[in-house]
Amino acid sequence: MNLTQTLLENKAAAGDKIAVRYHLEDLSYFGLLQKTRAAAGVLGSLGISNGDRVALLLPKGLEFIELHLAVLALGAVVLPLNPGYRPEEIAYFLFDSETNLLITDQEKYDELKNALIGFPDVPVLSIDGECPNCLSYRRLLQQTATAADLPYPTREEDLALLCYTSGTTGRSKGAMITHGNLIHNLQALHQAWHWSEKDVLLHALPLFHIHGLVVALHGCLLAGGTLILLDRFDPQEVWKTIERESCTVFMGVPTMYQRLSQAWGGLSRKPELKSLRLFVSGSAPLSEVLFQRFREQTGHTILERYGMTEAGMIASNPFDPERRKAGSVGYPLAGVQIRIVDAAGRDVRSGEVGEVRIRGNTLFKGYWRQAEKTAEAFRDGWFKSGDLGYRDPGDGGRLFLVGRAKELIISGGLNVYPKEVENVLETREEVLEAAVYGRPDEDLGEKVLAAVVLRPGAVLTPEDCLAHCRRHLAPYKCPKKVTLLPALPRNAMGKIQKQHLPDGPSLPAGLNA
Ligand code: MLC
Repeated sequence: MNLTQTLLENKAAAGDKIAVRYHLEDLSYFGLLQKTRAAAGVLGSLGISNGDRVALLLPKGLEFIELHLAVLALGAVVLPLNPGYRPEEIAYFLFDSETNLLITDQEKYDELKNALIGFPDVPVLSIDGECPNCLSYRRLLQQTATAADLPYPTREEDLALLCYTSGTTGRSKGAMITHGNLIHNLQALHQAWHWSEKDVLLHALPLFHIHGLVVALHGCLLAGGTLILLDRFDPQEVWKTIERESCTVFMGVPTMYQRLSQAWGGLSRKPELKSLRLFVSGSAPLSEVLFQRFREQTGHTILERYGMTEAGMIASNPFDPERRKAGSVGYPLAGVQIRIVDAAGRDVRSGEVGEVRIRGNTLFKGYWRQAEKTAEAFRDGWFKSGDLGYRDPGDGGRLFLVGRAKELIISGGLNVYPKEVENVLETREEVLEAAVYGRPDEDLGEKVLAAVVLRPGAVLTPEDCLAHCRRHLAPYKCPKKVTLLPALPRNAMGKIQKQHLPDGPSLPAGLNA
């Protein structure tokens, strides 16, 4: 069982069917298989084989796709990295995973190289440049024979992806996702969303997260459809492209739908959407207001689904638009089982709120070399999602999510764990303590804010705190605002009451800086 084989092999025979359209360049399924073979030839010549970790720190584009598929075809493991991560974040991922090869571009490598000093050497393959410390992908492509046969040396339980997710304790953990996980989940989605080779997916998501990589890219390739790849999300561009390319499917996070809805209002001529059969939203809760407004504006009912890196796609609203419900994530997908449990881990009564626990063939294998964290994440074989929800017994057990058991901010579809940001703020010696928290935001869903208490006599401005965060954290994790406080609000047990921090519903008198 190998993901690349499942995605490509039987389609290449279809010859010139377009797999990917990027910057008006068309790549057929046959062409994509050829490029994947050529990339596998290069990687093979560098000694990459079964079980090796290969980090992809790349901009969106065809090279990302061919190298990703080639790594998987060789039985090696892809470590997708957000190019927005700061060098020290990337250095941590590379050394924690013992990456065997880093594939990046010259600009990123130049940014990163100082952070790699002092660590064991990681070979670097650059897709666009030549430098004394990097291998050149382009030169190697010219010098190396294309892999005649892709080896596909994997079994169902072998790792395909190592996806780093932040943790409640601050340090990121690598979620180990297998070929079996991905293939089973894709087959379930294929059925649930009626994918077919007639589909044309407009792809405006990043490729370094499972939403854009697995659900969108792999989903479309499995169907034998065509991907229209945009470098980045721009609402005007999305509306224009849907019409121009007769797209049938669009996937996005709620922030994208918020911006699409806003842009719609300003369009003097509304785009023709008759080709579009499915708008899917995921990675963060979609508000009921946005669900309704989007339907009134466009006539389309967004299909909301529920997923997470560790468990893949868990639940989806039904395909029938009449049965999609605002505020609900629908029903478990094929191969997934869910339970709702109380704090003691016992099943709650139907309709009651509890933590969502998940089991099934899409569940990851655990956290890379973190047996203890893996054990904590499971109970009796069920994964503790950390999400709170209930199932409506009057509607066939439809799942509603109502909150989170663990501290997590979802900003624009990206997870931010407060602890990680607090740890960074507290590395400043002027800072006595910091509290990082989320507040509702119309555009991002939730925004990250921070309150900081300085040591007696210390001088530091909110701008200094922000600049410090920007040096050490990816931009999306950085607080949108920092407030200096004389003390953090605490309850009688000494626990910080984040609901009382600034921009919350009620701030106790005297706490504002
Ligand atoms: C960008 N910015 C953000 C942000 N994205 N701030 C907070 N949260 C975010 N998510 C900030 C930048 O730091 C910058 O700030 C400014 O916004 C403009 O940057 P940009 O790069 O131009 O941003 P933009 O293109 O507007 O990006 C917004 C976005 C993007 C919504 C398109 O965040 C995005 O693609 N989100 C999707 C993430 C995703 O794929 N999630 C799936 C995870 S998988 P400044 O101050 O520097 O100007 C998962 C599982 C599942 O969750 O079920 O799917």
